[in-house]
Amino acid sequence: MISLVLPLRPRFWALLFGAFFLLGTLGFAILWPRVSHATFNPQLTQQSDPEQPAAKTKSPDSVPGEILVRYRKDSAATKSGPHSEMLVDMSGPQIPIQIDRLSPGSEIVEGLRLARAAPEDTARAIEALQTRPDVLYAEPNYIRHKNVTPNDPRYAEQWALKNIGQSGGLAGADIKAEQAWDLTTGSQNIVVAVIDEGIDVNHQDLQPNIWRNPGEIPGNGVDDDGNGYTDDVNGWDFIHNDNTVFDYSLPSYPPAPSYSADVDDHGTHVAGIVGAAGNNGLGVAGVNWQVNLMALKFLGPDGGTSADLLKAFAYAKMMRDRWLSSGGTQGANIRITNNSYGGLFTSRI
Ligand SMILES: [Ca+2]
Ligand SMILES: [Ca+2]
Ligand SMILES: [Ca+2]
Ligand SMILES: [Ca+2]
Repeated sequence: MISLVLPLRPRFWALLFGAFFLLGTLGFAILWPRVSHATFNPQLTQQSDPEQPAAKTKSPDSVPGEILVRYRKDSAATKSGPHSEMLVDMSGPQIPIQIDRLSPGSEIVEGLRLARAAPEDTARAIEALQTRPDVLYAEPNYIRHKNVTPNDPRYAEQWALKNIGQSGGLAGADIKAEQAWDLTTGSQNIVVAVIDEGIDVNHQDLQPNIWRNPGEIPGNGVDDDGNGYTDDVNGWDFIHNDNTVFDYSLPSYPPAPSYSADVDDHGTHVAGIVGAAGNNGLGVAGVNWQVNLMALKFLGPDGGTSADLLKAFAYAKMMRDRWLSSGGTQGANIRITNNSYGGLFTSRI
């Protein structure tokens, strides 16, 4: 599991947000289709989803030639920059690898590096790395997939923010959203980093709650806040390593079956659960009516890798650290990260 080094109680937030996600998803699935939007109508969330990972039995579960290796603290490898090595393998020829840091700034997992080898050498390289005394572990760069969301309309009727047994479910078995809203409807001082697909930052019911980097001048090709990312106005796209966090550009939705590029509907859907603008006379209400949604895109149509996921966490930590060290004038007050993805593998990360 990833350890995000924030001054939070991770288990508490994970449980809290897991509950919000599961129950919020259902309420959102009911309400969201009422939204209309000129360029993006996420009614897809109730249609059959050709991107369901279960249907992809042939896709690889890791990136050939890429290895995540964690070196012991203070080992020589952690003190050197990008470099090449020859791994000794007693069962065959030596294996050339290239070692790189994952992302700029502080490390999200101490001593973790991305090693590249020839695709056919991946398994041998992992075995060789695991035998070294300066290595804690080495594993493939696994590919994670978005969690399946309900697409059955009648399933959506069983749960809501307020369950009155409308579908035979247990009345009151909901997240007590209305009672919570009596206490608070959220705050734009809180940033939630949505680590997922991208978010439609111009969606009419999300736009008021999209995070904007206060230190970044949009579109000038300059990294104004010096955080290593140019024009990162709403977050970052770690798949394509660019600043466009919503990459679905077709005029209608859903796309044709032949369309195979990014849709970013899952990320947009998740963002709506967390923080679709509430009480604005439009669409749906998120669990938070007011919040700041940061888009950290690492998932595409074929999922996302451990390495890109870690880059997203590193970005979140870096922006949180900046917020703390600047007294709230730079970075972002990230208090929660939303993580709605998974994979059928065992990872140390
Ligand atoms: Ca920047
Ligand atoms: Ca800029
Ligand atoms: Ca992009
Ligand atoms: Ca709304």
